[in-house]
Amino acid sequence: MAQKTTLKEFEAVFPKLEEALVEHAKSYNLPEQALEWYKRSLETNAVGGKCNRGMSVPDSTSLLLGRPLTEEEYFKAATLGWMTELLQAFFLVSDDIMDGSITRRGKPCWYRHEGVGMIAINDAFMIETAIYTLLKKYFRDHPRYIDLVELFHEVSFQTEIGQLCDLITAPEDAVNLDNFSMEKYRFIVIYKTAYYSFYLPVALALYLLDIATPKNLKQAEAILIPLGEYFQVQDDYLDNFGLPEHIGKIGTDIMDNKCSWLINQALAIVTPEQRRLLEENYGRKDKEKEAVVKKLYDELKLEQRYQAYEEKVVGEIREQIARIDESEGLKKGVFEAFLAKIYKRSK
Ligand code: DMA
Ligand code: MG
Ligand code: MG
Ligand code: MG
Repeated sequence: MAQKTTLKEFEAVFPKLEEALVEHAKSYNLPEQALEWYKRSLETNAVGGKCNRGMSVPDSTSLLLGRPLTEEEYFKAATLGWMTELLQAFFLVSDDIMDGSITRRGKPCWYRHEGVGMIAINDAFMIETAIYTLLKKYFRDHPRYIDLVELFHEVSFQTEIGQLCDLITAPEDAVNLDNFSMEKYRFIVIYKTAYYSFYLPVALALYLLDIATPKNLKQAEAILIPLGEYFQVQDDYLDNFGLPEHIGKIGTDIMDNKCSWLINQALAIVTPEQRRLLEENYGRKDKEKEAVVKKLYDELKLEQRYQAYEEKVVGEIREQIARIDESEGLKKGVFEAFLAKIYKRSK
């Protein structure tokens, strides 16, 4: 039987990794003040989240093996898990600057911390390179080392093209609702979210066990990308309908002119007058205009529309999981675990 990791167990691995990163920095005689800055950035940005992505690496590894992990196996799997958390931290620090966000995980965004500001850009880069420092230290002798390196590079690129499209589809002060479409939406969310959040952890587990094949990677991708798409629809829904106390962040999508799931759904059903209202109030850095859009979202019953979407898509994903051919090394439980973690989530 597989064994599920706890946040406590997973977080207990971090200090050792942080120590390795600090040692690496020390080898360049990095001044004490900079060393302390690096530590504070790592601790603030990589730790303190739900760690769903990170913990899914040891969980998937254990499910694929069908037994609990030994201490050494757990350490390796959790280390890969922490690399997904570092990748996420790198993206979140930069995403919050680009989206002009206020809070993250219930605290001010890193760039809004006293004395940080745009130094956060370099901090994001240093969080990214930490991944490769750890990969080299702990996986240099692994038979799939280069596959692991290439996977992180490719998934980073995929996330970056997603972020690029997310940002250029949401120009500031140039609202054009004709720019949005569900087709563009799907491209954005598949790349900006699904690859790094869902495909990456499972691909890491397959490489770690050295059982990854082009075939099982493709099979995993075919399920994990729709799961990731559903996850980002939830994120967009929660941006407006979620409680900041639950989600740890204040929604910005309406003011940021984002090609969000909600605006696309609204555009499909609005009357010409309602569309005019959106044209005049969407994508403006103005609380009152934002409130007009929020009110319209309520009138359009987008909450119910979302719930209907959720039931439909979860049904489809469940069917897809049921059809998985386990003879290629995959286990249905890996995908069921992801779905169970996000179904009807409120944070
Ligand atoms: C998330 O997009 C994508 C990445 C790569 C961080 P988002 O801006 O909707 O995320 P959040 O709502 O967490 O700011
Ligand atoms: Mg954001
Ligand atoms: Mg964003
Ligand atoms: Mg969001």
